[in-house]
Amino acid sequence: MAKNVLVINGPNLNLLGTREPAVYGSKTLKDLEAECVAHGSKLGLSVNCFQSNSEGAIIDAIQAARTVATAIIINPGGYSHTSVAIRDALSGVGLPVYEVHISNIHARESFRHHSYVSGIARAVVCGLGFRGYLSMLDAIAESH
Ligand code: CA2
Repeated sequence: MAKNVLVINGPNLNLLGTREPAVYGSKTLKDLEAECVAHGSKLGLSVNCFQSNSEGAIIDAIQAARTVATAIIINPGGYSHTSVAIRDALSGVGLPVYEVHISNIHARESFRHHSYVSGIARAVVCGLGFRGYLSMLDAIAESH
């Protein structure tokens, strides 16, 4: 059976490509989602993408994934550093979680160094730009 991967991008990641290119690069969220779908397809993965600026909408998407997805790749954006509720939703659905950050959160302000999601994630990648998402797809394709 084909693996279905849900890629979730959190708040402000809809602004990719519009500001802060030195931190987040110059490509857009649309580019990122297209790269994920194309790379997934090469690997035999079905990839669906979701972005929201709202914590509740992200939690609803995580809960809805429970019966249809086999893994979740998530960049929780600023909610990484604040949201127990997103962490609870992710551990509640029981799917493997792959956490991505475009920038190296450990080389930035100290409030970005802790992520509530990392403790329940199967893997965490930061600082590799869009490549982090594609690497997670590679890992999911290779996992049992
Ligand atoms: O490095 C990442 O991927 C982050 O998750 C991005 C979040 C930030 O709060 C995390 O600490 C690290 C912020 C996303 C904001 O994205 C923008 C993109 C372009 C222009 C402005 C914001």
